[in-house]
Amino acid sequence: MPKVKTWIDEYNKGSRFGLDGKVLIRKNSKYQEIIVIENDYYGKALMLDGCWMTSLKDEKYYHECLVHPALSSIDEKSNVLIIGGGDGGTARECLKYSEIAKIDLVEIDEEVIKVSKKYLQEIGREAWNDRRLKIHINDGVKWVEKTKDNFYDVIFIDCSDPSEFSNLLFSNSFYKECKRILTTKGILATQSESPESFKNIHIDILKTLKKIFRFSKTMYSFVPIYPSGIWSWTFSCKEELYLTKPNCKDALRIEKSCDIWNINFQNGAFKMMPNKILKELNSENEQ
Ligand code: SPD
Repeated sequence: MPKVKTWIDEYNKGSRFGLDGKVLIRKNSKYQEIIVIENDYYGKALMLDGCWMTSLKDEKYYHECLVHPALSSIDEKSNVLIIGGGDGGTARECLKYSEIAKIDLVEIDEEVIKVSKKYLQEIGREAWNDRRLKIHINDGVKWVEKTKDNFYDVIFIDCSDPSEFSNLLFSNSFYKECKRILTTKGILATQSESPESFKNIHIDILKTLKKIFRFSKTMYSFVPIYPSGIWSWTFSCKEELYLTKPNCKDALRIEKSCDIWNINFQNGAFKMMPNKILKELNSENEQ
């Protein structure tokens, strides 16, 4: 019997953001509901607890924007931490850099990795077999707490939206701990939600990071299957961040391997802060 098509939607403030297709798997892990659907246009897409995570067609909009602004702008990047990232896309983009010696990928939900390896192999691809990638099924918050000072060159937070079990990944105390375990020139790169569909959370993330780190900059682009489409990534550092010029011998090669990211795209994306967000951040500073 051929599987019937159905609609799977993410609900956000009275709107629905949906894909139709055949549901390839729908199961509950210890932490969340996991769905993979196959849509004619976006290909296979992953939803966790009612939120779209990624799809074969649009994943590069997300993963390239999280990874390359950070890795193309610093010299020392041998030791990397990814928190979340169970679909393998962030690791795949990181492993394009020969200077990376080790990536610790800390994912709380083993089922997400299993499902991604089985149904979304095109995302993680050869990253899963790369000896530099070490997978740890663990709580990212606890992992960071147990890590010694000045340990990682880059930390990527590739997490879901805030929820009961991911809330701490957006907290003041967690960001402070990330700062502690970063090297002096290290960068924290996090997805920072949508200025439209998650405006309040987005502003909170930006304000919190600005208070903790000396430098923090946000770029905006699109992830077509996420609510409202517009999305953001924020890069924070203890020292000044030179995000507008690549400090990386491989930048041209990396650009060629990307579908979305290049230095011009990045420079534009860092100037895309919607004025209403800018005003809210500035009005806070004036008080
Ligand atoms: N609204 C969804 C936010 C999810 C961000 N993480 C996506 C995981 C892709 N690796």
